[in-house]
Amino acid sequence: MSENELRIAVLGVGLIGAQHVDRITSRITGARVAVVNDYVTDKAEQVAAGLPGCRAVADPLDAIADPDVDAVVLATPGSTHEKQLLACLENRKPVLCEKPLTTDVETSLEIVRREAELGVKLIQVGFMRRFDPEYAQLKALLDGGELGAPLVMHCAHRNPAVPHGFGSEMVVRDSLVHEVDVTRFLLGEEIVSIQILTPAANPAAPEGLADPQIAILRTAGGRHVDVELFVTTGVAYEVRTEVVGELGSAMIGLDVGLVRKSAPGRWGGAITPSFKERFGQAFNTEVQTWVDAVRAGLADPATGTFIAGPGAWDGYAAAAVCEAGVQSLRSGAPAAVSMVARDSIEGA
Ligand code: ISE
Repeated sequence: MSENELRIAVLGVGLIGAQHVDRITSRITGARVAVVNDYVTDKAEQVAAGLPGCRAVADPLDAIADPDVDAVVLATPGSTHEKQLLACLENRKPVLCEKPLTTDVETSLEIVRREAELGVKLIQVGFMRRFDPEYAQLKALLDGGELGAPLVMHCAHRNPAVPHGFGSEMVVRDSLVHEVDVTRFLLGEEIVSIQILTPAANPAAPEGLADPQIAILRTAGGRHVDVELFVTTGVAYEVRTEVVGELGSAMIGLDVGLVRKSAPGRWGGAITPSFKERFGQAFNTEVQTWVDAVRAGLADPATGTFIAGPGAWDGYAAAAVCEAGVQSLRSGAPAAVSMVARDSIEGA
């Protein structure tokens, strides 16, 4: 354990939180898990017992305020984020917050405002696709102008299955939210309207889950993005993005890893079973980049930033688009996205 390792509190050690604990402990450098917390206290204690120098703290707000904690990873349920993010701001603790920033637009905006008032960027939002090598390559291609101006984007977001209780609105708020961020990241503009279409449902989808769904997004510059969301395919974890520009097109997510030919006359490869495998490298890069940024920020607080990736504003923008998406899911009609102007919030 080195002297100036970043001491991180991981709040929430369920699926993604436990992966982050493992990542911080075994896959990245410069940080260690000092504190864990979970509303299932036994689980937190069990995780802490397996990590040298780690304690379980029962109250998430105590974990945030703990003097032995330099920074926080929030992997708790979205409904608890508002309070926990406010505590991070109050205690000036840099935080990597898994999406969503908060569960509604108003509280997300409040978080953006409170951080702007502090004049320091403490909140990074866990939109990990921005750190995926294929998305990074596509972004570089677009920024380099080799496709000309992007005009249209086609996306597919398929999951083999979803957890029990995953409803139609979750498809928008929990799944589509990634394409919302990818659209803003790749095209560099805000989304102004969204429509959700619900074609004939997959008979294998649980009762009441509208699956698949088609989302149609329009950006401020008039660009069109369509997304197929299909979260009960029973097949594998597939995420594909194609950008069509003035001078050509580019596609990522083709799962073209190893291609094997075998008897009798077979040709093929493997598809990732879940987001853990598909975006594992992206998560590692995201957390390493964040740790490096926080350490740099702590070494020189005058820079005013402890993030290196999507911030609170991006979390707010995603919440605003998803809110309009849910409205459209209910009405079937396109819905306008309502957002405040970014320059109305100093420092956002
Ligand atoms: C889940 O929360 C994720 O973030 C996955 O990346 C996404 O594919 C899935 O649909 C969500 O439920």
